[in-house]
Amino acid sequence: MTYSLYYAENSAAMGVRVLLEEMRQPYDLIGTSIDMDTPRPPELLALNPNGWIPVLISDGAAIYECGAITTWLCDRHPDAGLAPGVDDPARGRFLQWLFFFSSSVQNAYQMSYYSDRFCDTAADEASVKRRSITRLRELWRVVDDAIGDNDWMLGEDLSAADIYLFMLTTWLSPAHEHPRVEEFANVHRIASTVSKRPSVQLVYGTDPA
Ligand SMILES: N[C@@H](CCC(=O)N[C@@H](CS)C(=O)NCC(=O)O)C(=O)O
Repeated sequence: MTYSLYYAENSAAMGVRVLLEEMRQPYDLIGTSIDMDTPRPPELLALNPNGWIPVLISDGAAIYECGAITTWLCDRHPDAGLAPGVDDPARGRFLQWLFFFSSSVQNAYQMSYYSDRFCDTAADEASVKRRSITRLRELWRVVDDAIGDNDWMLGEDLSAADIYLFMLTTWLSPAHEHPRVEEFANVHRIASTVSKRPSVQLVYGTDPA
């Protein structure tokens, strides 16, 4: 079976592509854009009315939301060892981080990159942007403290949560006055280690961490 993934560079679809590489699953990429000035193709909007990617086509059915796609793929390909199984005590924390990343951290990035969607008037955009920077700093601090001295998000074992973390760090941008990843030593440590994996090198091309 071949997966299809709606895809653009610098988008959240890159993390899903890394997972597919790690799982050694065949996939096709369907190119699209996350540029605010480029209309989303109607076929994408029919699958995800939000116009966001990633959207994964699996067995002919479309799934959107990074957390859902990650869980779906990890459950279907347990041999890749990227998630604790349903009876594993670490499963709860795995899901916790996926949901936290998707609902809180990604939302703060949305506030930063798409500030106009979070206010009524252009005059308020700068305030939203400033708040997003504070929010990103607060959220990454929570993640950094939770990692502590652990090797990985879940402790001793790499999981898809670490790949998700890596992807999120690549969006920290000096141009947007975001905090630098180095401000969060534990996050930086995990992101740097993940960045050296062959799957990440292939998808990201270089060593961005
Ligand atoms: N909650 C969604 C967010 C996805 C998301 O923000 N995707 C961005 C790319 S990183 C996107 O498609 N942006 C285009 C847009 O918002 O118009 C998820 O977890 O998949």
